[in-house]
Amino acid sequence: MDTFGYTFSFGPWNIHEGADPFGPPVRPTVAFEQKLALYKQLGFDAVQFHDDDAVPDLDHKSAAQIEAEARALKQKLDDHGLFAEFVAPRLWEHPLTVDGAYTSNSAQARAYALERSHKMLDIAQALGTRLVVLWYAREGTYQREAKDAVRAVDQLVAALDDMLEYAPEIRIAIEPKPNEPMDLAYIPTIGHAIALGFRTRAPERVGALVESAHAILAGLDPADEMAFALAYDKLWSVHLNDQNGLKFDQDRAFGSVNLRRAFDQVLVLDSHRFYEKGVIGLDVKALRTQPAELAHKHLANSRETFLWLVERVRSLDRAVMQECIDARDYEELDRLIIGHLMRC
Ligand code: GLO
Ligand code: MG
Repeated sequence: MDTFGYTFSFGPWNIHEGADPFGPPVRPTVAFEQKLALYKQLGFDAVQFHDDDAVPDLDHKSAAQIEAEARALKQKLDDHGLFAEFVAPRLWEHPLTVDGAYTSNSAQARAYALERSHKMLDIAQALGTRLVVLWYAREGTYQREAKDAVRAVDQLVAALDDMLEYAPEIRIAIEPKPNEPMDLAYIPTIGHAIALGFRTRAPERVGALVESAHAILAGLDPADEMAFALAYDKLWSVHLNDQNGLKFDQDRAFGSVNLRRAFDQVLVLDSHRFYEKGVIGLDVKALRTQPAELAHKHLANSRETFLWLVERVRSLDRAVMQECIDARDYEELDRLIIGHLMRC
């Protein structure tokens, strides 16, 4: 299939065992090596990493060991014809970060978060990527009164400044999410993420990643969140997926819940030439019901849906669309879009 100039990525966590908060794994673990072998087969060229996807158990390894392992991984990626899109620090699992990492009330936890972030930056550089992503999982509160939210913003800025200074070549994309795992998140939307960047020592190196489901969970339209970031030239990556209503983060296959909403995301991305700016990341998970041998279809399917929608965007009759807009005939515009989507 023509990829219309797009490159696709996913993370090793997107092929998973199907555990949820109410039940254990239902599929065997797929070894990292096996996952790597699947990328090209499924039509993907880039890999997204957590720091410990790249270098397991990194809290117990020296800087030299971490660098050696990351370099060996880079070689493996080259051998598969793949590249690393970004690295993200997994700051939400360590016992020290139970109440947050950069914004924890514990100075020891905050120090750990910075030290771990330095390791993550070393890994990114060894893997040959200049992009890192911060999903601020536990930066927020379970009890609103437990932290000072103004101080928290200062702490997030200080942490960003520290990373920007430590790794002058690196760009940081902030991935906002409003609802999980904390009760209240400090950086719930793309506007928050972009504003945070402007307070740092190098605003031009702080941007954003928009995840469709996270925008929906904030009660916002993902295409408009992407548009806002594009308008600031801050949309450096995306996590496309879908979400059925306001519940836990489902990471459904792209377009599977609301095709029109998916179309609108592709419309804004393609109209603003995102294919020249970044990679299409698919942060999707197979349904728990999916048999093990078929538990990678959500990735190929999401990619295919994206490409179908690019075709629909590029074949849209823009002149007729403009006529509808000029006449303020948005009922006809509605019919035009629905009709165009149905004739795929
Ligand atoms: C969780 C996030 C998560 C991040 C990943 C990279 O809700 O979407 O999947 O994207 O950890 O930081
Ligand atoms: Mg994500």
